[in-house]
Amino acid sequence: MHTSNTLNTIKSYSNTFNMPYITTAMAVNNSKQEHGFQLFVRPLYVRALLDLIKYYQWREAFYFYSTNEGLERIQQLFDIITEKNYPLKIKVYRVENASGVLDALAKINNLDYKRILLDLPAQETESVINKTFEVKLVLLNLNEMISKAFTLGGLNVTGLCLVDSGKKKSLVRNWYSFYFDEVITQDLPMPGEAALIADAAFLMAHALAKVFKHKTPLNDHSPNSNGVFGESLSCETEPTTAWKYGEEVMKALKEQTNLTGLFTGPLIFDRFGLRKHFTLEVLESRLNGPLMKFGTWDSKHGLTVIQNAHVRTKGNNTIANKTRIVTSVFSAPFLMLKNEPGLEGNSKYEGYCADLTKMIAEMIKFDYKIIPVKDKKYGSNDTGTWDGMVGELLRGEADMAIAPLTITADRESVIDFSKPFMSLGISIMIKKMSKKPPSFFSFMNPLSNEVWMCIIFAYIGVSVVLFLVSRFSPFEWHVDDKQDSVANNFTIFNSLWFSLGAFMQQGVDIEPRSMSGRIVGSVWWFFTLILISSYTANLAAFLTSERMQSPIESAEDLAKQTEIKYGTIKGGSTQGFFKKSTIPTYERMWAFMSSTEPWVFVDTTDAGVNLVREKKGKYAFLTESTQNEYTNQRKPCDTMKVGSNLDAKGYGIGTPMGSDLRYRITLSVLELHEKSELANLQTKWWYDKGECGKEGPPKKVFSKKNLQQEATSSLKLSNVAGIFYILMSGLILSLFIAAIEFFHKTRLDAKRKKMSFARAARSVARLSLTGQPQETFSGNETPDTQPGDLPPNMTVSTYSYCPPGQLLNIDGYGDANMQTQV
Ligand code: CWD
Repeated sequence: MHTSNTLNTIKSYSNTFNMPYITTAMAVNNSKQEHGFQLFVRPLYVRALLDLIKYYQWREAFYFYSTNEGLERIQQLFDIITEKNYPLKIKVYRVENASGVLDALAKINNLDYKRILLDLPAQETESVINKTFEVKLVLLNLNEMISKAFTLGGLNVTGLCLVDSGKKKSLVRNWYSFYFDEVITQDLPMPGEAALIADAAFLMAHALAKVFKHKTPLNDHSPNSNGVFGESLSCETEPTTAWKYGEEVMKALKEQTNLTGLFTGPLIFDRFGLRKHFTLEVLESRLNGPLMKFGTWDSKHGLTVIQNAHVRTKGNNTIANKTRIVTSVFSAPFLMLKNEPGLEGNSKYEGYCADLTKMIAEMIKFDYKIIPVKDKKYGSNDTGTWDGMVGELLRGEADMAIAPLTITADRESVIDFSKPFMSLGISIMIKKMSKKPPSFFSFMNPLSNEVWMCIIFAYIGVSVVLFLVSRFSPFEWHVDDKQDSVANNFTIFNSLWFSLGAFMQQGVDIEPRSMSGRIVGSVWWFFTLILISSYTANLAAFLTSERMQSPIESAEDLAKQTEIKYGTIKGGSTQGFFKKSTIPTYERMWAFMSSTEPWVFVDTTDAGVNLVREKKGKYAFLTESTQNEYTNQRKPCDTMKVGSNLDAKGYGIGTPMGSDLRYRITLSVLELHEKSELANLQTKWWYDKGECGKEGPPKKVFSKKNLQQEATSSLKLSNVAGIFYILMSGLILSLFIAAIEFFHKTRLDAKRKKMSFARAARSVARLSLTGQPQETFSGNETPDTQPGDLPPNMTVSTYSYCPPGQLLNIDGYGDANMQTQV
């Protein structure tokens, strides 16, 4: 036997004595160098390895090896990676045996890294495969394992094999029969090393026969007593001469052009003694399947992959005629036991999944048997081994999982999922709160407190402005015939009364006469119209809606407090979501859940729902929306969903990787979707069988955000800010108009009474401020007597402006009918 370590010594001897040496060891260096009298029947296959890595697009991988030859191979791989400039990061581990690999794998958590090049003896390799899950492996020597099924593990295995697995089966059988001295009838694998030795012997026989074919046995080339041709070399004495036929035999060995080995293909060598024109079989095994030919690699064409090597046909592939095991989990309304005794087989079960399985089986036409999952779990690999339904698929105990099984990245890497048949998200379930008792002041609820405050200020503001504009606008003054004096209706109290009357939608018997006063009145009416309509509409909604007093309305609310405990189902995707989340709120929630009492995590959804009911509002169950909605429709109708969903995902039908049913199941699911059969099924199990009143799928959920948008929420200032702005603008406008009116009147007075503008202004202002009429005119300021003006000698009279064309009639002046016309 030899190893790559002893190869150099042997090389030195064989070169010294011209003694051809055929070895099954690997050539030490990939670079071409003269190997003299050595011939390597084991080909160098790092190029094939690199092509395979390229095909799988690996960027990172682990390399496990246990021998010096393995070290040599990784060195060659590094050389070729550098030469071809391929971006592959390799982490190299030297291990003693399979457990070294398993220990190292246990420490690797990053999924992307679980791509492994395994360069171990066959037995160790097999041991690794049978104990490893969810990795992608490339094996460097698979010969011993051909035709073995890997019934454990969720891994893909690819191997390179020099031995043609399809050929020489009878030869191998005979060989085994000879070896074990009994008749072997089944096909057995040919060990790679044995195949190489057999072909080396085969090659040597041909070369010797060729060299000595024409040489007569009587000359000095005849074999000696040891069966060696030519002169023998003594092992006892120090040999001094080289074997004279060595070169000739070596040449014959290298120049066998048409010789095909018994097991390893054409035996053709280059001048360096390395094999060329060899072909490697690429074998691949998907979960639970035997190694199957996946392609070939040869030095001329590189990697050639057989299309559809695995069962990836989409619709026409025949499906095996066997009864499929359907795993599922008891969780209402997905799968439940019927309440009728004596039922057998599938008819024992009812629920959404039972119906869905039936529909799919009828579409694809297969027989099935529903067997609920033994450990009652969905599937997680927290302990390093997949449990639940996923584990059953991996171990080949079930052919498909039709259950509320969430599609997750971890699971997708070990099993196949159909397209989702139902969408959902994580939601919060809490106990329904008691209805809020009506309060004495609930009539105030339609408007928020800030709006009420603003209304009070607006009311006071409007009244004051109305009072002011009425005082300053000359048009608001009129002759009070009873008191024989000028009067203004809009005292401060009357202004308040007018505004209140308008606000209450009532009329009062005073109306503004001036333009400015009317502007104030108009904007106030508009303001009250909008506000009262909004109030009335909101009040109706308040009186009819059930206001729940829920302290929790979102995940943030839960995260903020510690009084109400919350938890999830154990080992499901919901727990996984919180465990892995990097969103601060969910991280905080996970820290709280995992640090509080362990009872917050429950084994089943029923247990979670019971906790919600028993803890009387002190426990919130983080459950999938499907479950939440279903439970809320069940008696005693005391649970409810709050907040919106925390994420969005789907349930899929799980199958082992490479299952012949996978595509058909996906097609069926899509077809059922398109025909609305899935929606009907959901309505049937969720709402038609509902016990809390006939309700369709919920459109709205209670959440702070939603509640704000709900009609039953108080109107905030932001909702009615517009009318406040309009009101303010109107008031400012009215003040402006009042000023114009004031100055206009002053200017007219000054002109008519031929007095200075300042004096006229003083006179008008006095009236506005004190309510006293204007001072008497005298001297050369005698005004011209025009309609609307007072006689110059009159001290007490009615004061009113008469616009051009209109007649002001006052007592003792002008027309005698005692009317004031404006
Ligand atoms: N599952 C879960 O994690 N939380 C839940 O509330 C329910 Cl009802 C189920 C399991 C999940 N569907 C999974 O597949 O892991």
